[in-house]
Amino acid sequence: MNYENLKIKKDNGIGWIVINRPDKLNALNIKTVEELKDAFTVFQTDADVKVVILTGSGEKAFVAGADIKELAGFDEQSGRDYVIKGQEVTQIIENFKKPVIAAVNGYALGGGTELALACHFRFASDNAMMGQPEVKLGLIPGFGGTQRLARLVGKGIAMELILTGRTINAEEAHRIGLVNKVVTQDELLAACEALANKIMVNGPAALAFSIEAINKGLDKTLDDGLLFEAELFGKVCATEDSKEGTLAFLEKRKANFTGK
Ligand code: CO8
Repeated sequence: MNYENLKIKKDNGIGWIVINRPDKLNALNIKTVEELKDAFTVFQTDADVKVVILTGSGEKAFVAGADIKELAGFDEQSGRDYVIKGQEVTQIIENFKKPVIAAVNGYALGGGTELALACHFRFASDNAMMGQPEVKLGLIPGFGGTQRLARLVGKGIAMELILTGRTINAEEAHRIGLVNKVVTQDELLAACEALANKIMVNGPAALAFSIEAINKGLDKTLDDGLLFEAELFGKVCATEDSKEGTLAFLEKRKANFTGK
């Protein structure tokens, strides 16, 4: 896989996707959005990849937003088309069947916060700055920020952050639940790797069904969500991994999951 704006690596079950435009603080231009779609699509079916870690190149930025140079030229049709392309990538990430961890290593603004919001976990370095500053550009979030931020941190805080365009530091992002954990920049990738290793020993189908149940359940009533959980529980019981996992417990040994 050769990309212009991404660096890709596979290492011990982890698929690394590094957005690599450090001179532009890893801003998402159309090419990068297209490459992200391709990289996630490839990793989805790559059996060597159990967990994905998404981060930005350099020590300054995760992603400083959509590429403002490109945004400046959009009209109603091209703006809508661009946002739909970006939203498609965030949907692929959110519904990814393997856990996706965002290693937020600096500025994550606008589309950067939105990209991180689509991931299943966000670990941030203590120099991270996050926010939705689009209104300052006369724009609104377009890669899912108006929808996912409110779902994650609540409507009141999302309204405040989006309408002021205020940028928040890692400590505040942690306090409001926008990030799961804050560590020093030096510790960030190792902390994400440790999380990935803790997750990847579990049954792959169980992970995929858990992601689906949480994602889809949040948009349902409690009754419908519980029914959906029961359906997925039935499906996971039909996998070989569920037999192996329960048997391994009873035989007091480590489970050997095959993903079947
Ligand atoms: N787009 C394009 N280039 C960028 C971006 C960006 N978002 N952010 C930084 N850069 C570039 C700068 O232009 C500069 O390039 P050059 O050296 O060629 O002039 C280089 O990166 C370094 O940036 P700075 O010199 O500005 O670095 P500072 O350390 O002084 O400042 C900041 C860092 C505070 C992060 C500053 O760069 C900044 O404010 N960036 C813009 C942040 C922003 O507003 N992001 C939101 C963009 S809008 C968005 O994401 C909408 C998503 C949905 C889109 C729907 C659209 C239709």
